[in-house]
Amino acid sequence: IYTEKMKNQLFGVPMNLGANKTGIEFGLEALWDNYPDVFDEMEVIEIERQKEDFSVQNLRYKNTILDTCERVAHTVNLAVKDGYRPITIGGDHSIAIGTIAGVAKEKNIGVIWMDAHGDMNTQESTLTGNIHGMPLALLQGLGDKDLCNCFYDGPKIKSENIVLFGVRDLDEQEREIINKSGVKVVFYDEIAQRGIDVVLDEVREYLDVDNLHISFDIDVLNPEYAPGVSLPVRGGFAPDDIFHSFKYLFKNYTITSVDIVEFNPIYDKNSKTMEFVKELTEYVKNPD
Ligand code: B3U
Ligand code: MN
Ligand code: MN
Repeated sequence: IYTEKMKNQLFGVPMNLGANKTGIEFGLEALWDNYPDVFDEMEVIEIERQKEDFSVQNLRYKNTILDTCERVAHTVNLAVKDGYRPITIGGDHSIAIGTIAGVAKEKNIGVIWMDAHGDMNTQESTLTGNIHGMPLALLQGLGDKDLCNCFYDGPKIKSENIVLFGVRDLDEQEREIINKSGVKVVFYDEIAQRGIDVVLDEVREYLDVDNLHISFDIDVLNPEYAPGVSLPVRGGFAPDDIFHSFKYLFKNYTITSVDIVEFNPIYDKNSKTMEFVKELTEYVKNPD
C-alpha cells in the first residue's frame, strides 16, 4: 500500500539564553555552512532581545525566552495545521516550551524527552536559574505562570503522557518534583542493564497515545560521541542506540514533531557532534 509521507518543515532557533552559555547560538550556522543540502531550507526564528529584570536570578532571561517561545509556538502551530511535521533545531532546550505548545494546541500528543537531565526544575527548586532546566515542568503547568501560559493558558501535556528517557543527572529537589508529578522516568543505567529493546517495548506499552513528540537533547549521548554540548554528563548512549530508538518510535507512533537541541560547536571535537546532528536530522527528514 502507498502511504503518503508526512512533509517536514525545518526550523532553527539560535537561542542560548536558557542555558546562559556561549556557543549554542553558533550551532545552526555551523550546520548550515557544513551541510547546506541538509539544512538549506531551514527557517530561522530569530531572537529579539527584550528588557530583562536582572534582579531576578532564578528565571534568567525570562522575557526574551518567553517572547521567542511565543513566536516559535505560533510558527510551529501553523506548520502543524498545514499538515507538516515540524523539526526544530536548537538552540537550548528552553525552545521546547514553544515547539510543544505549538503542536499541543492542535493534537493530543505524548512526549518522549530524551535527556541526561530531567529539565523539571521550577523557579523555586533551580540551583542555576537557567530556564533550559525547567521546560518539562513548565509544559505540565509547574513553575512560572507567564512561561506556563506560553501561547495559550494552561498545561500543554498531561504528566501521564510523558516519558523521560536516558536520565543520569537530577538535582535533589528536581527529583522530588518529578516523583510527585507522575512522569515516567527511565534512567540510563536501567536501559544499559536491561537492554534497550525491552525498555522501548515497555515505553510503548506505557505511552498509550497515537501522536508522539520527540524532544531530543544531544547530551543524552555519551560525551565520548557527542562532546559538543554545554553540560556533558558521564555515561549515556552511543549514536547507534539513538538511531535504533528513533526507528522504533517512528515505527510505533505517528511522530508529529521533533526537537534536536543543545548542540554547542565550541566544545565539539573533530566535528563528531555536528556530524551526529546532521545524521539524525537526515533520518528524521526521511525515516524508513
Ligand atoms: N539541572 C540543572 C542542569 C541542567 C539542566 N538541563 C541542562 N542542564 N542541560 C539545571 O540547571 O537546572
Ligand atoms: Mn534538556
Ligand atoms: Mn540535558
